[in-house]
Amino acid sequence: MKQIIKKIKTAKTIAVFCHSKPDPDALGSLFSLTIGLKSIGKNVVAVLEENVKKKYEFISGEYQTTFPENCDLYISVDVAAPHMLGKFEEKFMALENTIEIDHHFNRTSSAKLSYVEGKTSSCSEIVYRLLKKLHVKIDARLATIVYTGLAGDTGCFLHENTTAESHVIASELINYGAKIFQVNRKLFKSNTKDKLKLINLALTKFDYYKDTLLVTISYEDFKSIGYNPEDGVDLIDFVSSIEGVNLTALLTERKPNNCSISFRSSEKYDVSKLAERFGGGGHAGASGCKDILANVGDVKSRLVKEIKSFIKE
Ligand SMILES: [Mn+2]
Repeated sequence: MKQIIKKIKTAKTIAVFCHSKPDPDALGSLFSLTIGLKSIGKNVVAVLEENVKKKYEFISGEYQTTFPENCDLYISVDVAAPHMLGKFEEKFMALENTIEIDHHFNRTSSAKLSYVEGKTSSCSEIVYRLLKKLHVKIDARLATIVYTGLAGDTGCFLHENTTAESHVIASELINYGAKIFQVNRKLFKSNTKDKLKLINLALTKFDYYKDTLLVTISYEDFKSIGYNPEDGVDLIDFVSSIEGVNLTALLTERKPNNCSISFRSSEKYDVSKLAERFGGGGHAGASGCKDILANVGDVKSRLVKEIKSFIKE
């Protein structure tokens, strides 16, 4: 971390990037770092591929959607592989003055200097410690942004990546005035009418194989309820909460003949191995794969076969 602090201290103009289709941790890391560095006199710009989604606007600071040229330093946060930089990949990769700050365990570097903590629950947590080392004053707004990232990646402190340290930091953030009630309500307690329609549909698409559950939603299914799968399909936590089920797979056809699968498991199975069979990856308890270019029926038959052989192993 010392090297990174040195680079930040000597840079006057800094650009910060996060991964495309940003989640709360990506946005939390991005905006806490940019707002924090601005407060100590740096000329900083946050860079995003697209505008921040409405539901995350509450933690958004200023940002731009074009690549800023001629900065002294370029930093990526929560980016585990070059392709995750999206449309900025090529330009970012071509630069020499790049740093990455990340917490993913399995990753491919995309910067010249890396600071990675594979065991830390969220990237926002790392950024928070970095800001403290840079003597940034943490106010209520900054604390709320960091907390959002922390709560997001730990699933409100429910996932296995939650550590004593994440609780200690959460406690500090609360003391700084983080609005945890509002954040948790926004992240975990708010459902749209569309989501309800989707849950209703998913409930009719269950198949069980021993202690595993498969939920399949085809493109036609999405269309039948007027749901645009491009808006995101965050159903996996809902369908993977069933007692007696040790492995859950959610198969969705987001575009015609383009499928994604999300896996969740209890300690019994390492679903990263299963995801690898479909060209994906992830963690033992949570993994996934996307862009499986085949008809949903074909993918489902293959998936059923793979699940059956996987649970026998
Ligand atoms: Mn993250």
